[in-house]
Amino acid sequence: MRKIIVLSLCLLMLLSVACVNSSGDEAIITNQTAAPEKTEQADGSIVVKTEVPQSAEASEDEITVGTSMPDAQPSPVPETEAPTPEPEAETPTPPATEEPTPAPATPYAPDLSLLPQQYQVHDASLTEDVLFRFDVDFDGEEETISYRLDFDDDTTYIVVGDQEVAFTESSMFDRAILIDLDPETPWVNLLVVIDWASDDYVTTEVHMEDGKLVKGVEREDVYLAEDGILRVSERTDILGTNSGSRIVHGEKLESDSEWFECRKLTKNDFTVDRKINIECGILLHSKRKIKCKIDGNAATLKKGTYLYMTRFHESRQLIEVCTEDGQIALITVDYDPDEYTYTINGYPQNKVFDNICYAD
Ligand SMILES: [Ca+2]
Ligand SMILES: [Ca+2]
Repeated sequence: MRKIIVLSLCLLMLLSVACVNSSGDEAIITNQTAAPEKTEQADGSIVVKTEVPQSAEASEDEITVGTSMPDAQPSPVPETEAPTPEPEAETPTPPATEEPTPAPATPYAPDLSLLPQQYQVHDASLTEDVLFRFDVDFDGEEETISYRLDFDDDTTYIVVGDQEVAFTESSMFDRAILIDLDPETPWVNLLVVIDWASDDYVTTEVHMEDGKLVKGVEREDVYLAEDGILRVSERTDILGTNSGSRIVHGEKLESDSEWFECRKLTKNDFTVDRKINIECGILLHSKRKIKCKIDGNAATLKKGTYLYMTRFHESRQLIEVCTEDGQIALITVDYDPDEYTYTINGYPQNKVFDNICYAD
Protein backbone atom coordinates (compact mmCIF):
# COMPACT_ATOMS: atom_id res chain seq x y z
CA MET A 1 0.00 0.00 0.00
CA ARG A 2 2.75 2.42 0.77
CA LYS A 3 4.25 1.62 -2.56
CA ILE A 4 1.01 2.60 -4.30
CA ILE A 5 0.82 5.88 -2.44
CA VAL A 6 4.37 6.74 -3.38
CA LEU A 7 3.70 5.98 -7.04
CA SER A 8 0.54 8.09 -6.96
CA LEU A 9 2.41 11.06 -5.56
CA CYS A 10 5.08 10.70 -8.16
CA LEU A 11 2.51 10.64 -10.92
CA LEU A 12 0.83 13.77 -9.50
CA MET A 13 4.14 15.56 -9.48
CA LEU A 14 4.89 14.55 -13.01
CA LEU A 15 1.47 15.71 -14.17
CA SER A 16 1.82 19.10 -12.48
CA VAL A 17 5.27 19.56 -14.08
CA ALA A 18 3.82 18.60 -17.44
CA CYS A 19 1.00 21.13 -17.07
CA VAL A 20 3.44 23.91 -16.29
CA ASN A 21 5.54 23.03 -19.34
CA SER A 22 2.56 22.77 -21.61
CA SER A 23 1.31 26.27 -20.66
CA GLY A 24 4.76 27.83 -21.08
CA ASP A 25 5.77 26.24 -24.34
CA GLU A 26 2.38 26.04 -25.90
CA ALA A 27 3.44 27.40 -29.20
CA ILE A 28 6.48 25.18 -29.39
CA ILE A 29 5.09 21.79 -28.57
CA THR A 30 2.24 21.98 -30.92
CA ASN A 31 4.57 20.78 -33.50
CA GLN A 32 5.98 18.04 -31.35
CA THR A 33 4.60 14.65 -30.68
CA ALA A 34 3.38 14.45 -27.06
CA ALA A 35 4.85 11.65 -25.03
CA PRO A 36 2.35 8.87 -24.34
CA GLU A 37 0.85 8.99 -20.82
CA LYS A 38 1.42 5.82 -18.78
CA THR A 39 -0.99 4.75 -16.04
CA GLU A 40 -0.47 1.80 -13.76
CA GLN A 41 -3.66 -0.08 -13.10
CA ALA A 42 -4.72 -1.68 -9.85
CA ASP A 43 -3.65 -5.06 -11.08
CA GLY A 44 -0.14 -3.73 -11.65
CA SER A 45 -0.46 -3.44 -15.46
CA ILE A 46 0.47 -0.16 -17.14
CA VAL A 47 -1.92 1.51 -19.65
CA VAL A 48 -0.33 3.78 -22.24
CA LYS A 49 -2.57 6.69 -23.30
CA THR A 50 -1.76 8.38 -26.59
CA GLU A 51 -2.99 11.95 -27.18
CA VAL A 52 -5.11 12.43 -30.22
CA PRO A 53 -3.33 14.96 -32.52
CA GLN A 54 -4.89 18.37 -32.40
CA SER A 55 -6.85 19.46 -35.36
CA ALA A 56 -5.34 21.76 -37.92
CA GLU A 57 -7.76 24.48 -36.79
CA ALA A 58 -6.60 24.28 -33.20
CA SER A 59 -2.99 24.21 -34.29
CA GLU A 60 -3.54 27.33 -36.31
CA ASP A 61 -5.01 29.12 -33.28
CA GLU A 62 -2.05 28.13 -31.20
CA ILE A 63 0.47 29.35 -33.75
CA THR A 64 -1.15 32.78 -33.80
CA VAL A 65 -0.42 33.34 -30.12
CA GLY A 66 1.75 36.41 -29.63
CA THR A 67 1.58 37.31 -33.31
CA SER A 68 0.07 40.59 -34.46
CA MET A 69 -2.52 39.72 -37.04
CA PRO A 70 -5.15 41.94 -38.62
CA ASP A 71 -8.63 41.49 -37.41
CA ALA A 72 -10.45 38.91 -39.32
CA GLN A 73 -12.71 40.47 -41.88
CA PRO A 74 -16.22 39.18 -42.05
CA SER A 75 -16.77 37.01 -45.02
CA PRO A 76 -18.71 38.87 -47.62
CA VAL A 77 -22.17 37.59 -47.93
CA PRO A 78 -22.54 36.28 -51.41
CA GLU A 79 -25.02 38.31 -53.27
CA THR A 80 -27.91 36.57 -54.71
CA GLU A 81 -27.22 36.21 -58.37
CA ALA A 82 -29.61 38.24 -60.37
CA PRO A 83 -31.38 36.22 -62.99
CA THR A 84 -29.87 36.75 -66.38
CA PRO A 85 -32.39 38.48 -68.54
CA GLU A 86 -33.36 36.59 -71.61
CA PRO A 87 -31.62 38.11 -74.61
CA GLU A 88 -33.97 40.06 -76.67
CA ALA A 89 -34.77 38.65 -80.03
CA GLU A 90 -32.35 40.21 -82.45
CA THR A 91 -34.03 42.56 -84.76
CA PRO A 92 -32.79 41.88 -88.26
CA THR A 93 -30.73 44.80 -89.46
CA PRO A 94 -31.98 46.03 -92.76
CA PRO A 95 -29.30 45.91 -95.44
CA ALA A 96 -27.37 49.09 -95.80
CA THR A 97 -28.83 51.21 -98.46
CA GLU A 98 -25.49 52.15 -99.99
CA GLU A 99 -25.31 53.35 -103.49
CA PRO A 100 -24.10 50.42 -105.61
CA THR A 101 -20.57 50.96 -106.79
CA PRO A 102 -20.72 51.34 -110.51
CA ALA A 103 -18.67 48.69 -112.25
CA PRO A 104 -15.78 50.10 -114.21
CA ALA A 105 -16.91 50.74 -117.67
CA THR A 106 -15.68 48.06 -119.98
CA PRO A 107 -13.85 49.75 -122.80
CA TYR A 108 -15.69 49.28 -126.01
CA ALA A 109 -13.91 47.27 -128.62
CA PRO A 110 -15.15 45.94 -131.92
CA ASP A 111 -15.10 42.23 -132.61
CA LEU A 112 -11.34 41.68 -132.54
CA SER A 113 -11.82 37.99 -133.26
CA LEU A 114 -12.22 39.04 -136.89
CA LEU A 115 -8.54 40.00 -136.96
CA PRO A 116 -5.94 39.70 -138.29
CA GLN A 117 -6.87 40.35 -141.89
CA GLN A 118 -4.48 40.76 -144.77
CA TYR A 119 -5.00 42.42 -148.11
CA GLN A 120 -2.63 41.57 -150.94
CA VAL A 121 -2.46 43.82 -153.97
CA HIS A 122 -3.02 41.79 -157.13
CA ASP A 123 -3.40 44.53 -159.70
CA ALA A 124 -1.02 47.43 -159.25
CA SER A 125 -2.96 49.52 -161.76
CA LEU A 126 -5.96 49.85 -159.45
CA THR A 127 -6.00 53.14 -157.64
CA GLU A 128 -9.27 52.75 -155.77
CA ASP A 129 -10.14 49.77 -153.66
CA VAL A 130 -11.58 48.80 -150.34
CA LEU A 131 -9.06 46.99 -148.22
CA PHE A 132 -11.06 46.61 -145.00
CA ARG A 133 -14.14 47.86 -143.21
CA PHE A 134 -13.51 48.00 -139.48
CA ASP A 135 -13.98 50.29 -136.47
CA VAL A 136 -10.29 51.07 -136.17
CA ASP A 137 -10.60 53.66 -133.36
CA PHE A 138 -13.24 51.95 -131.18
CA ASP A 139 -15.77 54.80 -131.46
CA GLY A 140 -18.60 52.54 -132.57
CA GLU A 141 -18.44 53.68 -136.18
CA GLU A 142 -16.93 51.49 -138.84
CA GLU A 143 -14.29 53.04 -141.10
CA THR A 144 -13.46 52.14 -144.65
CA ILE A 145 -9.77 51.58 -145.34
CA SER A 146 -8.65 52.08 -148.92
CA TYR A 147 -5.73 53.37 -150.91
CA ARG A 148 -4.98 55.36 -154.01
CA LEU A 149 -1.88 55.82 -156.07
CA ASP A 150 -0.51 59.03 -157.57
CA PHE A 151 1.72 57.85 -160.37
CA ASP A 152 2.90 61.39 -161.15
CA ASP A 153 4.24 61.86 -157.65
CA ASP A 154 5.09 58.22 -157.17
CA THR A 155 3.09 58.31 -153.97
CA THR A 156 0.81 55.82 -152.26
CA TYR A 157 -1.99 57.18 -150.08
CA ILE A 158 -3.58 55.03 -147.41
CA VAL A 159 -7.05 56.35 -146.61
CA VAL A 160 -8.78 55.57 -143.30
CA GLY A 161 -12.20 57.16 -142.92
CA ASP A 162 -11.76 60.84 -143.78
CA GLN A 163 -8.00 60.88 -143.21
CA GLU A 164 -5.02 59.66 -145.16
CA VAL A 165 -1.27 59.18 -144.86
CA ALA A 166 1.17 59.44 -147.76
CA PHE A 167 4.10 57.21 -148.66
CA THR A 168 6.17 59.25 -151.08
CA GLU A 169 8.65 57.84 -153.56
CA SER A 170 6.87 54.57 -153.11
CA SER A 171 7.35 52.23 -155.99
CA MET A 172 4.48 49.96 -155.20
CA PHE A 173 1.94 49.35 -152.49
CA ASP A 174 2.15 45.61 -151.87
CA ARG A 175 -0.14 44.67 -148.99
CA ALA A 176 -1.73 45.71 -145.70
CA ILE A 177 -2.40 43.80 -142.51
CA LEU A 178 -5.11 44.84 -140.07
CA ILE A 179 -4.24 43.50 -136.63
CA ASP A 180 -4.54 44.39 -132.93
CA LEU A 181 -0.95 44.49 -131.72
CA ASP A 182 -1.66 45.77 -128.19
CA PRO A 183 -4.85 44.96 -126.24
CA GLU A 184 -4.21 47.98 -123.99
CA THR A 185 -4.58 50.56 -126.74
CA PRO A 186 -8.08 51.53 -127.95
CA TRP A 187 -7.30 51.09 -131.60
CA VAL A 188 -6.18 48.45 -134.04
CA ASN A 189 -3.06 48.61 -136.16
CA LEU A 190 -2.66 48.77 -139.89
CA LEU A 191 0.64 47.49 -141.25
CA VAL A 192 1.33 49.05 -144.64
CA VAL A 193 3.93 47.20 -146.72
CA ILE A 194 5.53 49.16 -149.56
CA ASP A 195 7.91 47.65 -152.09
CA TRP A 196 10.38 50.46 -152.65
CA ALA A 197 12.30 48.70 -155.37
CA SER A 198 12.70 45.12 -156.40
CA ASP A 199 11.60 43.15 -153.35
CA ASP A 200 12.85 45.83 -150.97
CA TYR A 201 9.96 45.93 -148.58
CA VAL A 202 9.37 48.41 -145.81
CA THR A 203 6.52 47.98 -143.36
CA THR A 204 5.03 50.97 -141.54
CA GLU A 205 2.68 50.68 -138.59
CA VAL A 206 -0.31 53.07 -138.81
CA HIS A 207 -3.14 53.64 -136.33
CA MET A 208 -5.82 56.16 -135.35
CA GLU A 209 -4.87 57.83 -132.07
CA ASP A 210 -6.92 60.66 -130.53
CA GLY A 211 -8.68 61.16 -133.82
CA LYS A 212 -5.51 61.42 -135.87
CA LEU A 213 -4.03 58.92 -138.25
CA VAL A 214 -0.38 58.53 -137.26
CA LYS A 215 2.60 56.54 -138.48
CA GLY A 216 4.50 54.36 -136.03
CA VAL A 217 7.62 52.23 -136.36
CA GLU A 218 9.14 50.95 -139.58
CA ARG A 219 10.42 47.45 -140.15
CA GLU A 220 11.32 45.40 -143.18
CA ASP A 221 9.04 42.81 -144.69
CA VAL A 222 6.36 42.03 -142.09
CA TYR A 223 3.96 39.25 -143.01
CA LEU A 224 1.47 36.82 -141.52
CA ALA A 225 2.95 33.35 -141.52
CA GLU A 226 0.82 30.32 -142.27
CA ASP A 227 0.31 29.73 -138.54
CA GLY A 228 -1.07 33.28 -138.16
CA ILE A 229 2.05 34.46 -136.34
CA LEU A 230 3.41 37.85 -137.33
CA ARG A 231 6.98 37.66 -138.60
CA VAL A 232 9.44 40.04 -140.14
CA SER A 233 11.74 38.93 -142.93
CA GLU A 234 15.07 40.58 -143.59
CA ARG A 235 17.49 40.24 -146.43
CA THR A 236 21.20 39.61 -146.26
CA ASP A 237 24.00 39.25 -148.76
CA ILE A 238 25.90 36.76 -146.65
CA LEU A 239 26.57 33.67 -148.79
CA GLY A 240 24.48 35.15 -151.59
CA THR A 241 21.05 36.71 -151.64
CA ASN A 242 19.34 35.22 -148.63
CA SER A 243 16.57 36.08 -146.25
CA GLY A 244 15.50 34.98 -142.81
CA SER A 245 12.63 35.75 -140.51
CA ARG A 246 11.81 36.10 -136.85
CA ILE A 247 8.66 36.65 -134.82
CA VAL A 248 7.65 40.22 -133.95
CA HIS A 249 5.02 41.44 -131.50
CA GLY A 250 3.62 44.60 -129.94
CA GLU A 251 3.10 47.95 -131.56
CA LYS A 252 6.86 48.43 -131.76
CA LEU A 253 7.14 45.21 -133.78
CA GLU A 254 9.96 44.00 -131.56
CA SER A 255 11.48 40.54 -131.49
CA ASP A 256 12.77 38.36 -128.67
CA SER A 257 15.30 36.65 -130.90
CA GLU A 258 18.60 37.92 -132.26
CA TRP A 259 18.53 35.32 -135.02
CA PHE A 260 16.81 35.25 -138.38
CA GLU A 261 15.84 31.77 -139.42
CA CYS A 262 16.39 30.73 -143.02
CA ARG A 263 14.39 28.18 -144.90
CA LYS A 264 15.30 24.70 -143.77
CA LEU A 265 16.11 22.20 -146.46
CA THR A 266 14.27 18.93 -146.65
CA LYS A 267 15.54 15.50 -147.49
CA ASN A 268 14.23 16.08 -151.00
CA ASP A 269 16.53 19.12 -151.35
CA PHE A 270 19.53 16.86 -150.75
CA THR A 271 18.39 14.11 -153.10
CA VAL A 272 15.90 14.88 -155.89
CA ASP A 273 16.61 18.64 -156.05
CA ARG A 274 20.26 18.38 -155.10
CA LYS A 275 21.66 19.43 -158.49
CA ILE A 276 19.41 22.46 -158.91
CA ASN A 277 20.04 23.54 -155.31
CA ILE A 278 23.79 23.49 -155.96
CA GLU A 279 23.37 25.47 -159.20
CA CYS A 280 21.17 28.04 -157.42
CA GLY A 281 23.64 28.44 -154.59
CA ILE A 282 21.27 26.97 -151.99
CA LEU A 283 23.72 24.15 -151.30
CA LEU A 284 27.18 25.73 -151.12
CA HIS A 285 30.40 23.90 -151.93
CA SER A 286 33.50 24.93 -149.97
CA LYS A 287 36.75 25.59 -151.81
CA ARG A 288 38.93 25.59 -148.71
CA LYS A 289 38.96 24.58 -145.07
CA ILE A 290 36.73 26.72 -142.86
CA LYS A 291 37.43 27.43 -139.21
CA CYS A 292 34.24 27.30 -137.17
CA LYS A 293 32.75 26.17 -133.88
CA ILE A 294 30.83 22.97 -133.39
CA ASP A 295 29.10 22.38 -130.03
CA GLY A 296 31.06 25.32 -128.61
CA ASN A 297 34.44 23.88 -129.58
CA ALA A 298 36.84 25.07 -132.24
CA ALA A 299 36.53 22.92 -135.33
CA THR A 300 37.31 22.90 -139.02
CA LEU A 301 35.07 22.07 -141.94
CA LYS A 302 37.03 20.24 -144.59
CA LYS A 303 37.41 21.43 -148.16
CA GLY A 304 34.63 20.15 -150.41
CA THR A 305 31.92 20.27 -147.77
CA TYR A 306 28.36 20.94 -148.95
CA LEU A 307 26.39 23.11 -146.56
CA TYR A 308 23.64 25.70 -146.35
CA MET A 309 22.88 28.60 -144.00
CA THR A 310 20.22 27.90 -141.38
CA ARG A 311 20.34 31.17 -139.41
CA PHE A 312 22.10 34.53 -139.43
CA HIS A 313 22.60 36.85 -136.46
CA GLU A 314 21.08 40.33 -136.52
CA SER A 315 24.62 41.74 -136.21
CA ARG A 316 25.48 40.08 -139.55
CA GLN A 317 28.72 38.87 -137.94
CA LEU A 318 27.75 35.29 -137.18
CA ILE A 319 25.98 32.61 -139.17
CA GLU A 320 24.87 29.08 -138.50
CA VAL A 321 25.26 26.48 -141.22
CA CYS A 322 24.28 22.84 -141.59
CA THR A 323 26.52 20.44 -143.47
CA GLU A 324 25.20 17.76 -145.77
CA ASP A 325 25.83 15.16 -143.08
CA GLY A 326 23.87 17.16 -140.50
CA GLN A 327 26.60 18.92 -138.52
CA ILE A 328 25.64 22.34 -137.15
CA ALA A 329 28.49 24.88 -137.16
CA LEU A 330 28.88 28.56 -136.28
CA ILE A 331 31.03 30.66 -138.60
CA THR A 332 32.24 34.19 -137.90
CA VAL A 333 31.66 36.65 -140.71
CA ASP A 334 33.25 40.05 -141.35
CA TYR A 335 32.50 42.73 -143.87
CA ASP A 336 35.10 44.37 -146.11
CA PRO A 337 33.71 47.83 -147.00
CA ASP A 338 36.43 48.39 -149.61
CA GLU A 339 35.48 45.29 -151.53
CA TYR A 340 31.76 45.46 -150.60
CA THR A 341 31.82 41.85 -149.63
CA TYR A 342 31.57 39.60 -146.60
CA THR A 343 34.69 37.67 -145.63
CA ILE A 344 35.15 34.31 -143.95
CA ASN A 345 38.43 33.42 -142.24
CA GLY A 346 39.89 36.54 -143.89
CA TYR A 347 38.89 35.53 -147.41
CA PRO A 348 36.13 37.07 -149.53
CA GLN A 349 33.19 34.72 -149.33
CA ASN A 350 33.32 33.97 -153.09
CA LYS A 351 36.87 32.65 -152.53
CA VAL A 352 35.54 30.28 -149.88
CA PHE A 353 32.53 28.92 -151.81
CA ASP A 354 32.32 28.40 -155.53
CA ASN A 355 28.61 28.83 -156.18
CA ILE A 356 27.42 31.98 -154.39
CA CYS A 357 24.48 33.51 -156.26
CA TYR A 358 22.90 36.93 -156.16
CA ALA A 359 19.37 37.70 -157.18
CA ASP A 360 19.88 41.38 -157.95
CA1 LIG B 1 -14.39 54.14 -135.78
CA1 LIG C 1 -5.01 47.91 -129.58
